[in-house]
Amino acid sequence: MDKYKDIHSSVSSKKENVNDLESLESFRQEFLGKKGDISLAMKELGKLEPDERKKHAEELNIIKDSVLSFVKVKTEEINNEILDKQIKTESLDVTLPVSSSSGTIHPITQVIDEVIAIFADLDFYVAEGPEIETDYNNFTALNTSEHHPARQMHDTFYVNSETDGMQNVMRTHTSPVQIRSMLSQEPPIRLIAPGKTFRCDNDQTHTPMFHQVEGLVIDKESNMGHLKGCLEIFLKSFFETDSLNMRFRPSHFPFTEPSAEVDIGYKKKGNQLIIGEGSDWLEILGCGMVHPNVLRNINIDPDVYQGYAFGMGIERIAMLKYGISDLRTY
Ligand code: 2U9
Repeated sequence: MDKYKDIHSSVSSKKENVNDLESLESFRQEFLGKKGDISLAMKELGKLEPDERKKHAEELNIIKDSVLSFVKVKTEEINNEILDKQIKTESLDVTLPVSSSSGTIHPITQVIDEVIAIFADLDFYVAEGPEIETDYNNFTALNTSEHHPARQMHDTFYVNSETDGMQNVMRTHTSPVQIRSMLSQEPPIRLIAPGKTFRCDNDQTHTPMFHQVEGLVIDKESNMGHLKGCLEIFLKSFFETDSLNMRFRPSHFPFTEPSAEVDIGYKKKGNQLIIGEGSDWLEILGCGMVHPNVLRNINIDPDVYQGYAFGMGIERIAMLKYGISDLRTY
């Protein structure tokens, strides 16, 4: 290695000065760069006789390999040091309290709370139930027999399990909560059931999970007049207006008879919807008198008891009240 003694000792001494990625790159360039000592010596090999060339090439390659392996080991060492330092200085303490300016109540939660507060003033209590329900509670008990078209219309998510021999589904509405309540409690009943519901639907205006609030009143005298009065008080209070035009359009649901869809009057002002004014109509909810078959299914005598029910989509009323065009951004 006599011929390359200078290069060899220069490599050994300059290794000592390498302490970061920048000085490591300078070191590499100094020996292996285009004009580096080793690269230039390699070029010179061509001028030598074959025997000499072989001998010197072997010597030079030993030095070159030692430079390459140093660069490799040192790169890893420096990168590990950088990472260690980052882990120590950039660590996140997840136990720290959040800053008070971040975090707000989600509009859906806010609207559910508002709806509960309004109905609480009208003497309704909140009932809850499981999101995975039996096919019986979700459909059959609600006068929706096995081949009823509403089963297809609801685009049900079927769950790969059974309860007491009954197929399980993700509930397609909160109505099974009312079935459970009626089975566990004697009338009079006056409840609302807010919660998550699921349908196999996903496009610009539908999501597979959405929220509903349904209401149910069962006693001996409630009629369509009471239903209308109750909904009018609720809608005026929710949309914070004293003047609200409402219209009831005949409709059909398997669990109510007669059934109606309710529209409210509105007008457009620029991009804004003004609810309570104007001559255009917006569909807002569905309702009706509980079908006698539903009462029979849960052993309530329809000749003694009757009642009304209603249901609405929380996302829809939240978007209308707060002018939200896409809830997915929240
Ligand atoms: C029982 C008896 C009757 C609940 C009702 C509606 C009408 C209705 C839809 C509104 C928009 C659901 O979110 S939506 O797609 N709901 O129109 N729901 S009556 O009737 C019941 C419920 C339970 C025992």
